[in-house]
Amino acid sequence: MNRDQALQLVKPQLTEHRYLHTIGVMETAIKLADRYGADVKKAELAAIFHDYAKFRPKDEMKQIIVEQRMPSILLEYNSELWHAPVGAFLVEKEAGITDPVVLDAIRYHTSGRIGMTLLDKIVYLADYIEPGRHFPGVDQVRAIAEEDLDNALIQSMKNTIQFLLKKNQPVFPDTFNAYNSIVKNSGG
Ligand code: DGI
Ligand code: FE
Ligand code: FE
Repeated sequence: MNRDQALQLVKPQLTEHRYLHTIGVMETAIKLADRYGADVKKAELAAIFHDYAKFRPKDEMKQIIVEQRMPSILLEYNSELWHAPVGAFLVEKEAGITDPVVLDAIRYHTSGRIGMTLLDKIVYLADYIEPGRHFPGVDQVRAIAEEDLDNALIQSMKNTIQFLLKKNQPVFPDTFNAYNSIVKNSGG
């Protein structure tokens, strides 16, 4: 599937704002893939589809999580987490994407996971630093991303966890596990 075909499938699923975010993630993921030696076409495809399920009704997402036997712990946490695994499922079913590496990058783009692949990391980070993002600390992560992928990821995960703690929100286990895993495995 080429870029225009993918974008045509995604556009009707999203608001204008979220579509522009998706274009930003796509452009950023391509740059990161180029910089860090990932498959540029896979990065492009995963980025285009990463928020495919963002606007599905909660009830529909919940039903998919149950019927597809996804980890039921998801239902105990913020429903904002659901669009990632549900998106991976729907992108396979409705858009015919079958590459497991691409589907995993979509599945883990919100939480991260233990042992993230290069593509997982690129989509997670591109989602965080795309040019349309304007939150505290994002410029620092953008600067680190020019130099070191893992350090940029660690900083973005720290920011996300701190943000959740400040709001007294629970932190999903994969989010903590992703942070621990990458801190333990990166050289710095
Ligand atoms: O879909 P996007 O807005 O582009 O970004 P995203 O997929 O990273 O989703 C961000 C949302 O997910 C944001 O509202 C915070 C929430 N989130 C991310 N990790 C966790 C989380 N919420 C909880 N409760 N726990 C987490 O670990
Ligand atoms: Fe998302
Ligand atoms: Fe996103």
